[in-house]
Amino acid sequence: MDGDGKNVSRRNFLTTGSLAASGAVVGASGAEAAAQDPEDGAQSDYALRTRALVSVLTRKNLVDPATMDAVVDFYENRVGPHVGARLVARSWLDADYRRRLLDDARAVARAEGVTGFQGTDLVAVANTPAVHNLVVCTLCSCYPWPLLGLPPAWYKDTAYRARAVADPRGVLREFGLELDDGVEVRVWDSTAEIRYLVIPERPAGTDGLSEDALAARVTRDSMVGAETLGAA
Ligand SMILES: [Co+2]
Repeated sequence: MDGDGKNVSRRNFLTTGSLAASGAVVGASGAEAAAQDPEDGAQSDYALRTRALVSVLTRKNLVDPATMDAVVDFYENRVGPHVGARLVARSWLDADYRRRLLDDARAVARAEGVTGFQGTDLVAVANTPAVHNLVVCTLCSCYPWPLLGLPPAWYKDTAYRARAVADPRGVLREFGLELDDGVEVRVWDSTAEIRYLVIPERPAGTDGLSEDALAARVTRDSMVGAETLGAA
């Protein structure tokens, strides 16, 4: 999926944007320097407008660039699919844990030290041979950030948001996942109040693997329902 590439450029953009803000604080032309960065692809209106906004907010002391960098770093490095993958792997190994995860995922996540859901609920849905779950936010891009980190670009795309509901099998086919007609597809629409985590089926050939080794097999897209996990 080329969403990864888009996501990288978005991260670069965020990083560059906050670096530009740091430059503004010391009176250097950080924004100008960043705008010349050929990697940035940023000659877009949005990028330039965002830089201008960051510079103004920083000069007026309304935004602390160090704080902004810390927030970006948190979602780039500390939070990511590895957090959700740990829950999924454990659910494969421990039937009681799995039952609790399906019963109240938010409570389980909280017990694991996963924070940041604030007021939103978290619901885990499990894929089985008979049921495939797919998550979307038709309204905007609600996503379980504390478990999966930054959403991929395709998740925010208007085409995905519309078609995941109207033609989920067609969308999954374009992701490379051909489901048998007998498999029921359930589409979950995320909102400001509720986020979803898909528990993918444990791949074949993974008997005896440790929790860490299993977690390493769990992909971000599988936890959104956009792919299944192939045999080892
Ligand atoms: Co949304």
